[in-house]
Amino acid sequence: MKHDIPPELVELLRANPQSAALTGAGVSAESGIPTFRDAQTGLWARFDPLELATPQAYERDPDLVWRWYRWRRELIGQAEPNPGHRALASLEGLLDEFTLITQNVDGFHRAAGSRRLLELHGNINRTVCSRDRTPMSGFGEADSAPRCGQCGAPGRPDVVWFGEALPMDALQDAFEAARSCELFFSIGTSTAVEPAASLPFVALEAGATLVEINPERTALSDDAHHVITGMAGAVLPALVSEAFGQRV
Ligand code: BV8
Repeated sequence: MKHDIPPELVELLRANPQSAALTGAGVSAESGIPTFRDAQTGLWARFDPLELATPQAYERDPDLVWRWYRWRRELIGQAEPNPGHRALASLEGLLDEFTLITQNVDGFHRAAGSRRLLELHGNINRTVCSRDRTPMSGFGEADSAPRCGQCGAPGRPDVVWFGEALPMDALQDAFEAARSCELFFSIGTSTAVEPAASLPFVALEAGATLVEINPERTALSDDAHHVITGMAGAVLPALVSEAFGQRV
């Protein structure tokens, strides 16, 4: 399906603007990873991610939360980055200044080649001690959270739960990128989770051209200069191909 990439956007991209992009779970949907708003499948269908991705859930039942993350890591381990991830990695090489800010914890942007990457919500493939965040190697595919070798506390995924602070450096760099860019993409996110959801609005207020790529409308759609309705895995390669003649 051909995607109508606005000609003004193609022209703007060719002018090599300082750019940034915020991605959400929708960018990994075409890799087969359920988004937060999709109903979870199988055993996890009856759990609400907004409930499970919290320190309270982990306090209450660390092994249940551990098993949920093990299930998600297995999904990710059986999947791979899709053309949307690869197109964003290409953009990093085609533009002088392109900062990729992601809410996703699956590691697919790095796996696709993105290096100027800010992981606001951590990375599910890393395990840390729940007491002092000491990195722990391996996940222990067992049914219960592995224990920290230093202090015996249970391990946890190195992700940011609801109610937890985001990594300060990544967050500051993300707001700096949003404030200083001329072109900001919001891709595959429902723009519902703060403080990440504020980034597109900060870019808009700073005078950037705002582009949203999503099959559905979101809280951002009315404010975006361009809303490209479609799947990231199709729209992003079309964008890179139209603007730079490069296939991903
Ligand atoms: C904080 C890691 C302060 C874990 C995640 C009221 C009460 C309580 C709290 C709050 C409140 N109001 C605001 C808050 C704060 C809260 C928040 O925003 N809550 C929301 C629910 C209201 N935020 C926090 O708690 C943050 N921390 O504020 O701390 C603080 C400060 C100092 C000291 C202490 C504390 C922490 C937020 C981070 C939470 N962790 N993930 C894990 O993954 O397990 S968030 C998680 O959900 C994801 O990372 C992601 O960010 C979010 C889901 O959003 P999306 O990525 O947008 O995904 P979603 O499913 O929603 O949408 C998918 C979109 O893709 C859709 O639009 C769909 O149309 C589109 N799509 C589908 N297919 C495609 C597609 N698009 C393109 N192509 C496709 N093929």
